[in-house]
Amino acid sequence: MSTGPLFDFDNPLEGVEKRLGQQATVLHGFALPYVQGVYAALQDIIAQAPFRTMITPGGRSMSVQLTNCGSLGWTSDVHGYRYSAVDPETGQPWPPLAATFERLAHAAAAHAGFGGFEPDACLINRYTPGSRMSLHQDKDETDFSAPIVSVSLGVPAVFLWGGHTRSDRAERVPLFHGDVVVWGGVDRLRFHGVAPLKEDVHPLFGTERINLTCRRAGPSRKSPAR
Ligand code: MD3
Ligand code: FE
Repeated sequence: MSTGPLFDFDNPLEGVEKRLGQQATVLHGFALPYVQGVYAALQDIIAQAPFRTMITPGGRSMSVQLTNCGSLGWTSDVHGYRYSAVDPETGQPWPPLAATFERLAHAAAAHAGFGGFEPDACLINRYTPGSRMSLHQDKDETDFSAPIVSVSLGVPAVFLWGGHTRSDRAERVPLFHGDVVVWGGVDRLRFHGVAPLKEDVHPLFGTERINLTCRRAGPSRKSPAR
């Protein structure tokens, strides 16, 4: 006999909040009440804008597949990294930012001390066993005053939390299904990455890990028009 919502799977650290830096926090399990809505929205998005493998400016294939929703979407090709209003595969706008993503990101940001967060972009990453993301900074956004909210779903991963230079030693932080990370302010430009995904099976996501990162990629509403 089930005692909870169908899509709330166990999260070993549910309710724990871990401070990573002065303005970076992991909210373990924060997304669990949103999972059913997020999952449904995700199916709609990937029907319109399927996951695809992108090429880095260095000419390598990323091991993580990605897609986007929102008025801007992150893309990579041999010419570089950029945000685009259209899906380069179709020339069509990205699917709209799902209302559940927006509500979850707004609530998590507020909980972590960033009131008034209004994302305009959500990058959606899909990891399969062995997929990894090497240390990098998120710096393709127009201004860095807004935080970024990350939502982890499916198979757990080890997140690499670095410093302000690539060579700073990175802390290993486990992220489970339903975990949310919020980072901004002085921690906005920290180096970070994800260790190679282990073989594992999640009841809803199978062998995959999905990560949503909700961002303000274009100008902030508060920034002066000029
Ligand atoms: C950055 N994604 O898409 S998000 C990315 O799990 C990206 O797919 C990773 O990095 C992923 O650009 C990680 C989680 C995260 C957490 C804390 C951070 C990124 C962070 C702290 C500072 C900077
Ligand atoms: Fe990143």
